[in-house]
Parts: sequence; structure tokens; C-alpha cells
Amino acid sequence: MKKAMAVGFIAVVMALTAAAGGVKLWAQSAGGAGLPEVKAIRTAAPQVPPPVDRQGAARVIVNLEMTEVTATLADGVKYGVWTFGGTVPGPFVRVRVGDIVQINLKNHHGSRNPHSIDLHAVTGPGGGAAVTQLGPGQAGAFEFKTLNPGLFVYHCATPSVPMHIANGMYGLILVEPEGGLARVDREYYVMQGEFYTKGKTLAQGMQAYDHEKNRNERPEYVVFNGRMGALLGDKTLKANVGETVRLFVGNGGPNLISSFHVIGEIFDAVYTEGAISGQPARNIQTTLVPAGGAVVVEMKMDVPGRYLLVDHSIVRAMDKGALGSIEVAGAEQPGIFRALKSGTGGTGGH
Ligand SMILES: [Cu+2]
Repeated sequence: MKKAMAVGFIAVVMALTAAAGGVKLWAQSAGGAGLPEVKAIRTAAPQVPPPVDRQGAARVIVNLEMTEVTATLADGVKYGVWTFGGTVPGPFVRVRVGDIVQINLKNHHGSRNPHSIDLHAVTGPGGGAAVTQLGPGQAGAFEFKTLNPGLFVYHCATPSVPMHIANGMYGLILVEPEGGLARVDREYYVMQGEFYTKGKTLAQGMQAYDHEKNRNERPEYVVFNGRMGALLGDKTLKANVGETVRLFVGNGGPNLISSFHVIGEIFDAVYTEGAISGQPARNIQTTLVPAGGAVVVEMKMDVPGRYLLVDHSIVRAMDKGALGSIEVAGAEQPGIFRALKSGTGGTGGH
């Protein structure tokens, strides 16, 4: 271990240890005695749990196991990912403002590394990471009160944090405002993340992690939902003409800011940085999703066809994997779009 890395590691551990001193007070203030208890409905991307639909607060139990498994980054490319719940990104968790959320976290006995969780929805030390540094086979738990509505990232916060995040340890938790969100026809979960492999993009076989590329912020893969093509072909997102689609878009990073865009659509509403309780921005072409941040976008699908989801830092979409699609079915709408004379010289449309 290089000296700079060792010093950094000690600083992080000291910070976490210092933060843990304040935990008792925080646990007492979480309270919530007498609340009805519910088990969180968790979904793997691109699915989103149904609206909370609850008048009052509840104690929501979230059971999460952290595992280290082999996954597919692209056709013929394998990689050892580290996960919440066995998938990259981890499960989508949906709760309501005022809830007490109990996180029961377990690190699978087959893991080789300690892991933890920092939820950006938490008001408390390390977002939970101060009390959840768990070795292989260990379990821990904490609870927190959701004080702020919004769409929040969660991630592992065990040193080397950039490595743990780059290996896939991130996901989204939605804290609905009182009264919930307006109903839409379809909701999907899309989360961007980078992978730093020793081999170049699409080099075949089992790939090792490259820390130097991570340090230099030069990923070989920038993908939606854990792998190239996770939202393409038979895994495309779907909608019908006239429907409104809401995308919960997160960015695990660990390093890059996403310029999220849907080719051929304009976002009718953008809840910038996941600020769902405020007024959305209207009529947006491309929106930024910070590393460790999220955004909610809504669009009415007016015209049938194929719409591509991209990070408009476009080489990431075309060469590195940040490409998905929504197939919109229904009758042509020549009043909005129609071809007058089609070209045949390319494969077209970005
Ligand atoms: Cu971890």
C-alpha cells in the first residue's frame, strides 16, 4: 500500500470512529414506537416499487445482504462485482417522509472484504456507514427517520471507497413527500455507473479491477444498470403513445457527472438533483446527474418509435455502454412528426 493511500485510509477510519461517538443520541431521537411495521418492497432495476400509498408514517424494515459475485459487463466480458442484494445497481427502496427506516445489513459469509452502507437519505453519522463496517459474515442494523423527501443514492463507504463504488455498490432510495407523487403511467429505475477494468472496453474474458484508471477517472465502461445493453433489445423499456413515463435516474459514479438525455424526447418535467418536493424545471433537453446524485424526469411519449437513453458525453454512450432505449408503441402521429423523404445512407439518429 502506498503511503498516501495508507494515510487516507487511516483518516477515513478515524473520521468514522469519531462519527460513531454521536450515534447514541441519533438512535434515541429516531423514536417511532407504536408505528405500524411494514417490510419494504424492493425491486431490481429497471423496476420501481409501487407508490407507498400510506397516510401516516410507518417503521419500514429493509433487509439487505452484501455479496461479491461474478457478473457480465458486456457479451463475453466477466467481472467480479460487489453488490447490495446481488444486483448492480442495488434494489430500489421506496419510503415516505416521516418513516422510520430500519436497515438490517448483512455481509455474506462468502465475501472477501468488509462492506457498509451510506444512504444519502440519512441524517446521521456517515449516512449509516459509521455503524455498519461489517466484515464477512457479520450483520449490523440501524434506523433513521426520513426528514427530507427526495431521490437519494446509497452506496458502500468502506475504504477504498472509490473501489467499492466502482465495483457496483450503489442504488437508490426514494423518500416520497407527504401525499406521494402524482400518478404517472410508467416508472423505471435507471442508474449510471463506471467500471475500471484492466483490459480495454470489450476485451473478452474475466476482467480485473484497475485502480490507476479509477484514480485517473478513465473508465473502460460507463453503463446503465450494471452492464452494456441492460436496457437494449429484449430488455428495452416500454411505453405506449400518450403515456407519461417517469424515470428515476441515479448516478453511482464513482467519478463522472452524467449529461442525461433521451434522444428524440424533451423532458416535460425535471426534478433537478432529485428535489421532488419543489417545482420541476420544464421543457429540458439534457440534465446533469451528479456523481452520488439523482434526478427525476417525466416525459409524455407523443410519437411511436425507439428513443435512446444516453449520457450525452457521447463517447460514453456510443463506445462505453451508456446507452438504453424506450420502445413506444402506438399509432403514428403525423401532426407531430412525419417523414417526407427518407435517407438511406446510414444507420441513423445518433
Ligand atoms: Cu463495499
